[in-house]
Amino acid sequence: MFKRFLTFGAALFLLGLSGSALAAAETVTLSVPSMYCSACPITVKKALQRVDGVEKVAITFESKEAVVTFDNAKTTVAKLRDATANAGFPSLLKEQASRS
Ligand SMILES: [Cu+2]
Repeated sequence: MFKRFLTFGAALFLLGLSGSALAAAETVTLSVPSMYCSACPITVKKALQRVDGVEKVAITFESKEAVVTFDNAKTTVAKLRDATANAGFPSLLKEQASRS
């Protein structure tokens, strides 16, 4: 009985592993040079949050940067850049950081 439980647990664990291998959270830093006042980040943040697969958006107005965490099975950096450009704020990929 206990052994059976262990096998079941191992199967679940493996399923979990393969799932996370398919969809990885990825964090990138986008440079958004055209944010010129403190209201701009709100527009940029909303545009990024509307993209399917985006999990977290943190914008720093002072450095004109947007740090975006997204599911790379659902979206791409190109789509993120499209989203900010469509909102009137073209962005550049600054840093492609950790896959967590
Ligand atoms: Cu502004």
